[in-house]
Amino acid sequence: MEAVFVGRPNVGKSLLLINFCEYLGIRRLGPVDPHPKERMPTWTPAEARRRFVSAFPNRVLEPLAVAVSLVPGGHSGPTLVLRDTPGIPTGTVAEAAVRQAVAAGLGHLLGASLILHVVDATADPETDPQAQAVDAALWALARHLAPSVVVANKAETEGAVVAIRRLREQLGGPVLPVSAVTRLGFRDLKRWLWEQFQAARP
Ligand SMILES: Nc1nc2c(ncn2[C@@H]2O[C@H](COP(=O)(O)OP(=O)(O)OP(=O)(O)O)[C@@H](O)[C@H]2O)c(=O)[nH]1
Ligand SMILES: [Mg+2]
Repeated sequence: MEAVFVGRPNVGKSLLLINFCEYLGIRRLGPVDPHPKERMPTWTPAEARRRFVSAFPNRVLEPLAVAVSLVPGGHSGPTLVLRDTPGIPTGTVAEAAVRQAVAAGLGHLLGASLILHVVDATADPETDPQAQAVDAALWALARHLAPSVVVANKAETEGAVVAIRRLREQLGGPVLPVSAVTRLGFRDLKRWLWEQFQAARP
């Protein structure tokens, strides 16, 4: 099963995925194929943060995917793949490589068992109606594809409480406030994944 992290650029998908894996006790983040044809690189959480997190949008076009066990205290048992995707931009992107990477990310969204729609709780939707439109469309799609939750990241920042209340009203779906930086809400995120994982497992 795959839980796919989707959202607009710079909302914190990659930092959230890496820090959540670290919270789960994972020491090396790397390929999800247990028997890769060639030797694939793996990274410590600190190395992954340097490689995959950036204040500049769509810097990384081959995002991370990590197999995790949600079983309490265990690295055994059935695993769930947490998969990052490139941010979905507003407007046309000139670089073909970015367009292809975004398209590949949307492919993973279509095949997802669970969807984490990450949004930036600090962004004021009034100032960027295009971004708001992309988020609304993405949420409308996600909720019809697979069990989905809106993850309001950067929730440790000032003003996030008001933004999260507005999101709940607008989207009419579950909203989990989290902070990839302070790890606020990670327990709730783990619980949500565990419950959905249990419910959806064949
Ligand atoms: N204050 C705050 N900043 C955060 C948080 N999460 C991520 N950031 C910052 O937001 C910026 C973007 O983080 P990324 O994880 O690279 O964002 P992304 O959504 O993966 O971006 P793309 O890969 O471009 O789609 C970085 O400067 C992070 O340090 C958070 O919870 N709080
Ligand atoms: Mg990223």
